[in-house]
Amino acid sequence: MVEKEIKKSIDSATIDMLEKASSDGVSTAFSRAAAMKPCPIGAEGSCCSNCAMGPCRVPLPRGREETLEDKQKRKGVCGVTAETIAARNFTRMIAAGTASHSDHGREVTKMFLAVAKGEAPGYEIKDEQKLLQLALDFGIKIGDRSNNEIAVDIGQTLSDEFGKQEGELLFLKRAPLKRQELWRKQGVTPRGIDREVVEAMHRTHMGTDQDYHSLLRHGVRTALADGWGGSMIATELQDILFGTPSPVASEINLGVLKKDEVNIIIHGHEPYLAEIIAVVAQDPEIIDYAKSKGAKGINLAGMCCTANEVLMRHGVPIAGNFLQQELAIVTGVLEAVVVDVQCIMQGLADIANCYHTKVITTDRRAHMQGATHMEFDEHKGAQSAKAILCAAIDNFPNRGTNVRIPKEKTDLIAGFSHETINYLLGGMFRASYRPLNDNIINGRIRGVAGVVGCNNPRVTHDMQLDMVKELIKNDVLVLQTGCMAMASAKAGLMVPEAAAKYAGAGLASVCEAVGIPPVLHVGACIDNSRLLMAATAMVKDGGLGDDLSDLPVVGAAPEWMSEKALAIGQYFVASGVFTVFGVNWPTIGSKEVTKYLFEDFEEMYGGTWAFEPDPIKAAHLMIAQIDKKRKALGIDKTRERILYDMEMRRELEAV
Ligand code: BF8
Repeated sequence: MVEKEIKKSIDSATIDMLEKASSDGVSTAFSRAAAMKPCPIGAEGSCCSNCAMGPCRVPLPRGREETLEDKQKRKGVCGVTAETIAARNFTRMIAAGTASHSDHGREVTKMFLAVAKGEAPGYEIKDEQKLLQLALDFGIKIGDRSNNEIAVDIGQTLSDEFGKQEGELLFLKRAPLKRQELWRKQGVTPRGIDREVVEAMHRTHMGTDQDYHSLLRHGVRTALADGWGGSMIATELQDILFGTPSPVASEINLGVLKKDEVNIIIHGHEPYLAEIIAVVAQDPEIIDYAKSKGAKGINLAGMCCTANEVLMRHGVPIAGNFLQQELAIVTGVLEAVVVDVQCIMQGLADIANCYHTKVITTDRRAHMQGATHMEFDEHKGAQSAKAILCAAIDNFPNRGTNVRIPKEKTDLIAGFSHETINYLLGGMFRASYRPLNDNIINGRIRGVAGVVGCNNPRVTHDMQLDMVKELIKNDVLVLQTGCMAMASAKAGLMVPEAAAKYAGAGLASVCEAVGIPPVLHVGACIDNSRLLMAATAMVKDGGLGDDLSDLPVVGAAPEWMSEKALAIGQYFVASGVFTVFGVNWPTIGSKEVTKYLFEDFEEMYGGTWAFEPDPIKAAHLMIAQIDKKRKALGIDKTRERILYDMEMRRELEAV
């Protein structure tokens, strides 16, 4: 059977650079994905490589239903069942995702303590209000103490969350009481962040936990330690250190690169270095140095989640999302790609060899063969930033003539933190989610969807756009993070004018009244914790039930690829949110495990997983779920009335 070739991307800048890569004879993630089909047994979660008696492969029979006999035969050398294998793999992926977000959280905490103790010159506490709020939440004395003294206590309290052995994570108290009780009843309340990750690795070791129910229960506990632990700590402390985001205008796509300037991309996830690079790049001395090398200036742009961080706080433009990282080098105008941690393709080093680009690794935990390592030292932040900028500038004269910058770049507004949404809706002096709740209750807004996650070359790049457009057309307000936020921004959905063009009449009327886009950029992937806070604020404001699972709120990761996405999805589900993933589903090799996640979890957590690779069909699963919640809340009738309102119909016809 000839497999249908998938369209590579819906983004014309990406297509343009793929054509250039092909004529330049360089390989990219797209061409490598086409050349190497995914292993079907691994993809369905039916391969166990957790000991040296294997790897054991226990695939589902192909082309026919599994029989009882098949099921009995589907065992590894130790007798492990296909169910245990699928659940173990799934839990390990969650543990890796949680570890990544949480190690980021730990690093921020270390940085925060260094700043508070005056050991990190160049950084300071920017959001005093948030600092004091956290002190109040934790019962830390404020009195006449300085911000730095208070910050030392907050930093220490949060640092202890990682190694805590007993008790409950502190931020869990932010969740609605009913949710906290449910977690206790299900035995999934996380104790310490590191403890849950270590226990996940232990349970999934050969011969430990061999019941998929308890393995997956621990997967839930581990994921909650991410969303309400490591990720939330990272978001909160970054906000205090670098400022809580507020709306900021910028541009996105490869067209932000400039022909006559030194182009530097900051890429990865942890923003400490990028924060200071954004400042030092404006130093007249550095700009003069760039001019001395023949450039007109320095052009800083971001990639992946480090991009989201510096976009939200400095308006630094974004060059692209995950699958565009190699393509930025293919333009031939990139002097340096400066990387920290996570989602950095090793292919960058190879591709940089074909052009003049320098790949500069900066984090002690993330080295790459073929790259230049210039380690960031937070105690000498400005010096680190200056040295890296100078290395990029020195590379400008090496630029060749094989250059092409795609013309595409799009305006966007970013910076919709949970606090900003609060202010925008309710005003500075009566900040509240009340207007959002009211508009959900009266049916103008049908519900809220968090559409998050990655790109994946196994599906069409940025195809999630169909999902997002379908949702807003049906009056669902969309909140986005990570690479999905970038896909919508590139397509022009993150400007206020998009409401009239793409949103249903109800959603458009609210967006126009408040002056917001119908699709809100909420931040980086760790900022999915902001979505938890926004949903909690909706519950606390009243009228939409008394638990997160009562809300007409749904989640999706239509192009996911990373283990972090799976951890996020699992903490959404365990927080009561229906969450649909695209691409593939990693437990499909076990019907029992998949049923447990897709059906039984609904009973247990009030939220469940789903898998649907078609973005439009997935959008309708989400809308159906929203309507189900509206019905349970008794607000389905208000929406029906809205639908038959004549004025609304006229508005719809005018669009
Ligand atoms: O953390 S969305 S590809 S960049 S994993 Fe990575 Fe996925 Fe992008 Fe940000 Ni999140």
